[in-house]
Amino acid sequence: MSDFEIAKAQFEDWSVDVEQAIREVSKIPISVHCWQGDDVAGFEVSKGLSGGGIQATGNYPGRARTPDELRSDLEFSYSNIPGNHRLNLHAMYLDCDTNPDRDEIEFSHFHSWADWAKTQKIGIDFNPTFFAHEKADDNLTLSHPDSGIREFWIEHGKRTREIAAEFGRQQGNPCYNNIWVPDGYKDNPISRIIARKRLRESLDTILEQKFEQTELLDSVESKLFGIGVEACTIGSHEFYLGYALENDIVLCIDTGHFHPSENVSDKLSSLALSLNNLLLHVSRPMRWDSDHVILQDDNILAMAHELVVSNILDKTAIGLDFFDATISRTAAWVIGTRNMQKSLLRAFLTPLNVLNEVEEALDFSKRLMITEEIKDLPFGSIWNEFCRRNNVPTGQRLISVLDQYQVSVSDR
Ligand code: RNT
Ligand code: ZN
Repeated sequence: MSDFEIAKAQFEDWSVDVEQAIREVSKIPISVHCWQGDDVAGFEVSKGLSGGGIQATGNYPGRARTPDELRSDLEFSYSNIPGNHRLNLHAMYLDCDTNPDRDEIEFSHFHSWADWAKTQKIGIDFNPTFFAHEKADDNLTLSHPDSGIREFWIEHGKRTREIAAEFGRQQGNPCYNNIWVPDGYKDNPISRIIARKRLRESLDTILEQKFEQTELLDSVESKLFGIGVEACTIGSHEFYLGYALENDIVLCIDTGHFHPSENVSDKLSSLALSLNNLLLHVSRPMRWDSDHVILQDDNILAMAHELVVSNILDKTAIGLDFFDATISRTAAWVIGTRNMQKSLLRAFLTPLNVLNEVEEALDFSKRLMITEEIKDLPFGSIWNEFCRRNNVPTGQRLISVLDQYQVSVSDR
């Protein structure tokens, strides 16, 4: 018997259907964020402006400097991740020679991405870029007191929806267009509601045009605080939860955007009861929204468990959001995405029927015995088989493949 067959038999002893678990995890696309590939720099001519309270630290060799380099790095990374996935593209990653400003972008500037996505058989998700721009230097965009600045960003937002809808039409499935703005104040504002009213009005204007939900799904992402906006974030969780409910749009939950002691996975079942759609930015905050590569840690395992147990995967799109510039960027993508998948596979391999039964019977001792015993089941052999069936390496072979690629890009 192979390792896999032995492992499978052990899971079956707990009434877990291993083949079903593998099938389930194969069906889940992860939206891989383009910005891990170049430290959130983008391809505009006046790039290099940071801002918005987000920060990539490190200077590891091999950063993608052009769309072509980013695409080859992505191709390499996808080839080491089992299954079919998506690309989450930011507007600052346009591919053209004309250097349009943010309020001038159109689909033609992203044509190469759409063509490439077709050859790779992947779907694209999109994001307006409301940071790293001189008109965002005050850390105020859609809520700026100056109507001219607001209009500039409103136009950007509208254009990204059109671009996203075109991606959606071409790929035959909805493109999520996720709005995150850095807006906030470093020190205590007198009025929070004035800025929040302005943000709301700007969003209303951006969202005026109607698109088919089969092409475009609008989402909004809240935040707790950012560097430089410690006192007040205009787009807080309460702001966007209310806004998403009121407008029947998607809420994006970034796991780094809550207080460090909050249990983000606990929010999902509650949100799913009232919202039709959720988008996740799975990240790993360390002391703050530091965007470390996600590990198979308790938070991610709990997140995957919630998605599976609450049966909300069909209304939840999973995207990643981390950027570490101190390690190989392609390794970061591969490790992080595989960790998301591993956590989902672990969740599908949980004997839920048995656990639900003992929980409903209030037999908490047995529940604890089972959850602890099943931690010792040979998960690795199931994961390896999943990778083998998808033709992607594991273990030391994976490490050498990642190393070799990093060497090939390190003189960039
Ligand atoms: C910032 C948000 C946002 C960005 C990306 C680049 O705190 O998480 O999602 O990370 O849009
Ligand atoms: Zn995010």
